[in-house]
Amino acid sequence: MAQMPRVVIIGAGLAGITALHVFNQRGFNDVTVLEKASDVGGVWHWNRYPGLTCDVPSQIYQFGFAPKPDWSHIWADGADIQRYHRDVVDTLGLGDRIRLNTEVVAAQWDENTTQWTLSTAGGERIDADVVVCATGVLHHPAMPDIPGLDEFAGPVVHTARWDPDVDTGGKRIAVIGTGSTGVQIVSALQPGARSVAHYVRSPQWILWAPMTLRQSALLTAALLHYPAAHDRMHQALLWASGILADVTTRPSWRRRAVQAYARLSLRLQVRNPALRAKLTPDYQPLCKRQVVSGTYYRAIQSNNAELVTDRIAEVTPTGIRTADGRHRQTDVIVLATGFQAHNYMRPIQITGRDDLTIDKAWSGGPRAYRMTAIPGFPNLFTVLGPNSPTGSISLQYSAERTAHYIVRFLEMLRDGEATSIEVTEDATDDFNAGVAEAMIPTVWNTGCNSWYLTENNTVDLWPYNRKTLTAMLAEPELGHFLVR
Ligand code: NA7
Repeated sequence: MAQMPRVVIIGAGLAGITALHVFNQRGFNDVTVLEKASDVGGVWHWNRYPGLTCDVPSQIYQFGFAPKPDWSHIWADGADIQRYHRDVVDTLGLGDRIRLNTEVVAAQWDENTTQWTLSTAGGERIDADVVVCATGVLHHPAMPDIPGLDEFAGPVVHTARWDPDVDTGGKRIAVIGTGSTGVQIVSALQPGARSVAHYVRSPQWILWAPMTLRQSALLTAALLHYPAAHDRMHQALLWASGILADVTTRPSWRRRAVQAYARLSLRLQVRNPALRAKLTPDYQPLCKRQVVSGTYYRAIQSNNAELVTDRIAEVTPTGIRTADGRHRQTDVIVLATGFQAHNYMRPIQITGRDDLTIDKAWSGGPRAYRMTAIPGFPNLFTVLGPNSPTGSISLQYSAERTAHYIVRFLEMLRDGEATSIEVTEDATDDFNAGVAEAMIPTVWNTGCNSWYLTENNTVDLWPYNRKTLTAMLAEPELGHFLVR
């Protein structure tokens, strides 16, 4: 090729913004981001439900290349984080590389010209030498298959597509689902509702944390004044969170301590033994994505709140009937039922070499090499793809390391060392065999159902630590790739 590769990134969430910035910084100037939404931010654009808060402290949940010293809260709310993403795009001058309202529906590889042709929903065709899928993990809402749901007379709203026009004040609200989202929205809606019925199929362990704590003015002033200290603090927090992440990947006294804290959080906040029994999960703490809240147990014990653990039998036009026959009148149904977390770039129709489609390649579940390369799909990479550390290490850190790793391939294309680069089946098999083995001692493998599991019951997470992630993404092992 020996010329600047044309790169298309799909998605302008945190992964796409990271890839765009890193490619720019490393001298690649023919990079376009195609984003189907009307704004950047990904998950922080789509999710706007009441009470939305990131349960990772903001001083870690930020780009390493765009430090923000002045968060208002230790755990920022969704609107603040979305503003941050917009600010980063503006401050780094990335906006003119991002095309909003542009949905990619298909991408086709041509082996002869060694290029991709992307098709958009608007009927446009765009050629690219390299495609980077930064399409997110928690994007496609999972809609529950409950009889009668379509016939409900009032509003039914999924938290990930919140409708601000839905009036919840003074209403009888049903919230279905008790992941991080269900717990946050119950806490937020309960004070203004006539009643809240929280339908919980499997209770979650909920770690207590003071999630409404403000960042002190003194800390903000110090971090603003001493950027080097802020950077050191960020590094220290990343390091500390890596240690904490270890509790999930290896059994140790640290894991037992966090699990004991989860049990204590429940015991100290819920005194009624019957309610406590209903709120007690039948699996180990940390097995599912850990829920953190400082308000939920108080909310669910309020006079206008009810925990419903009986199975939902059906939705009627006026309410919800549970398996015990009881019917609860309901004005608004809130679906906090999570996401189809293993779609990744699908439903985009991606067709690689020899007409291999991504659906066929992934018929046994999503599978990639080191989170980023897929056999049969030359010059295509994912950022926060399969096995990304969505349950442990900083996503921003992982995305940045992955983007730098991809740059090595862009350099090979630019310098004429290759026209197409594709990871081998063998290298991908070896990587996945290693992942499967490393997954055995993780807490995710201790017997619970969660969005971490694929339809084949494999855990789609990163079972290693941050050091291993850094090492694996340091420099491509070219023996693992077919370089043409
Ligand atoms: P989650 O964590 O996937 O939680 C979804 C919840 O919805 C969970 O409690 C499910 O119960 C419940 N659910 C799903 N389908 C149904 C049906 N049909 N009936 C009753 N209950 C149902 O999604 P969240 O949005 O809360 O959080 C996703 C991530 O976002 C979170 O982990 C953080 O990383 C941020 P189940 O456990 O399957 O019995």
